[in-house]
Amino acid sequence: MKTMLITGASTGIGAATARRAVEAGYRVALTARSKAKLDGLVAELGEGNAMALACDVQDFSAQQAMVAAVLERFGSLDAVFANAGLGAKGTGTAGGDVDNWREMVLTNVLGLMFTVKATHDAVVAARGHYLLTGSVAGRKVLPGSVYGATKWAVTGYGYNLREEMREKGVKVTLIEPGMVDTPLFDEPKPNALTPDDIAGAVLYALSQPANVMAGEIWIEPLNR
Ligand code: NJP
Repeated sequence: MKTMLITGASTGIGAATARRAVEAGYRVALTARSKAKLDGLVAELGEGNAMALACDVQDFSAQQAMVAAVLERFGSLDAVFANAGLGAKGTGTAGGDVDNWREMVLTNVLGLMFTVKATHDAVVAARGHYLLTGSVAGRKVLPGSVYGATKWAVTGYGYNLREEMREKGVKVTLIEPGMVDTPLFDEPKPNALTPDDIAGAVLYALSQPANVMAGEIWIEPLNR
């Protein structure tokens, strides 16, 4: 049975991906800061298939301890979905909130890099797969968007990581959603994608033959 670690698993895209991964036969390690939500998801997925670990991705030592606990329980780590992230409050330079900018940089960029480093040895040992949640905002020019800048950083890091990992037999896939109706937003987004739409893309990348790497998947709603 293959194993997968998902960061940002308590809601939205991460939680939907956990459901799809268990359906596909993975055992999943779910992490985020809200342990109660993770425990609810474990109860839904079954304790034999899933484990919950509270962890703030900004804390590298906590991520190392979290990975050690996953390896103790599951023995190996085949896939890592580095997905934790948050969005912008206010827009642009004038309207932006500097505390929110700091959180976005520390979580969306550094937290994701910490996840990769904390899991590196296990994923290389498994000749496994990294999936990174970037964004279409990391491929488009959006005036003044600091959120977009954090996702451009994920795009650039993903490209560089792919070349580092290729020689180690590890795949790297950038998942680049358009707007998805999740708790990232304060109000419902009726024309947006669903979290399950993105989970489908993650499972598509994971289901490819050993010699095939889906390097980058851009997903957007047909009607915006
Ligand atoms: O949002 P949401 P999404 N340490 O709020 C966790 C990207 N994206 O599913 O810690 C650890 O439901 C948080 O859990 P908690 C987006 O940038 C989205 O939409 O308990 N975990 C929750 O599980 C992000 O990278 C759209 O609060 C932390 C999860 O992250 C990814 O998709 C478009 C954390 C966020 O889930 C998932 O977001 C796009 C921390 N410090 C890219 N901070 C979109 N929705 O339209 C947060 O292009 N989390």
